[in-house]
Amino acid sequence: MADDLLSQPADHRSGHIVIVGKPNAGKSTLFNVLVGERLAIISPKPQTTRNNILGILTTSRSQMLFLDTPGLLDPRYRLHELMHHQIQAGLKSADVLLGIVDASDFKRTFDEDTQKAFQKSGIPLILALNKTDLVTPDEVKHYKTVVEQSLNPQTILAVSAIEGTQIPELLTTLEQALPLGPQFYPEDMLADQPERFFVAELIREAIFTQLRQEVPYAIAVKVEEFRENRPKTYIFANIIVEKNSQKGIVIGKGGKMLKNIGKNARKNIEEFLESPVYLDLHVKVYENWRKKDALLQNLGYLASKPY
Ligand SMILES: Nc1nc2c(ncn2[C@@H]2O[C@H](COP(=O)(O)OP(=O)(O)OP(=O)(O)O)[C@@H](O)[C@H]2O)c(=O)[nH]1
Ligand SMILES: [Mg+2]
Repeated sequence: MADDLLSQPADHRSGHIVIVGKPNAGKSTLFNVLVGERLAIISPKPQTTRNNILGILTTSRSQMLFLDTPGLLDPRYRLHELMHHQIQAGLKSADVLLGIVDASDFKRTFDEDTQKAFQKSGIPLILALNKTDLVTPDEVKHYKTVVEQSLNPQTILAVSAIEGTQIPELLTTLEQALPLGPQFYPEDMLADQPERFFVAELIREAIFTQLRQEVPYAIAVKVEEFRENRPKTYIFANIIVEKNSQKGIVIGKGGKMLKNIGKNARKNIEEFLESPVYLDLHVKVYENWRKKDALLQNLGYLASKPY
């Protein structure tokens, strides 16, 4: 570590960049692209992300600590309140706020509440107008003007997380906005959550992708056992639902749905762990877990640290 510090140039920068925006604006997709690793799960459904996720990007010039957060929403459940607390906690240590607006859904993702959240506590604001691949250049120009006139951010960039448009420019802008200082974390560290967390998230992603309507929102995943056996890592995970009827949906006819969820999740987990995996999935009912603090804590949604 001492050697690392000595080798860092005097103009080395480091700090926290907190990504904030409405559900489905593309925060997690952009976070993964900026960090250069698939750490956050993504789905076409809003409210996919429930926890803050730290991703560390270390170069010879800087250490950028990106924080993906849940989408801004009006809390309807205790779970939503906790998601909201995560955003607030993340903002407390932010050096830069990276606001994300969806150009293909501008009105919803740049409403009054979002603007207020972006202006919060005077944190320097850099704004990414995302999904520009879905709109015309004229629309991009118009939305940029609207943002400039209403918020006057430090910088506004029109990007596409999916196509990689303006990502190098965004990285340079963010790096320059960070304070001078040494690294916070060792240079080979990418994240601070344990592997179990990412495994549970990848199972949740498979559920978000495969189950329709409201069921994914009533689901949590808990990894109960994680053993790095040879030749396969053994993982036992419970899929938690709120009611018996949901249990039936997750299992599906003759167990077909659960089998499919397992197949898709296993593929992504194997890629993430770079190891073959035996995934043992079970379904369990925790009645109304989204409203009960004890269960929310048990599932990792309460008292999880922002960084
Ligand atoms: N066309 C296009 N789609 C995008 C882009 N960025 C994200 N998406 C899609 O938008 C959807 C939502 O992306 P997420 O990254 O999960 O959005 P999020 O803001 O993290 O959503 P929450 O976690 O629910 O708040 C997914 O289907 C992505 O593939 C983009 O630049 N262009
Ligand atoms: Mg997300």
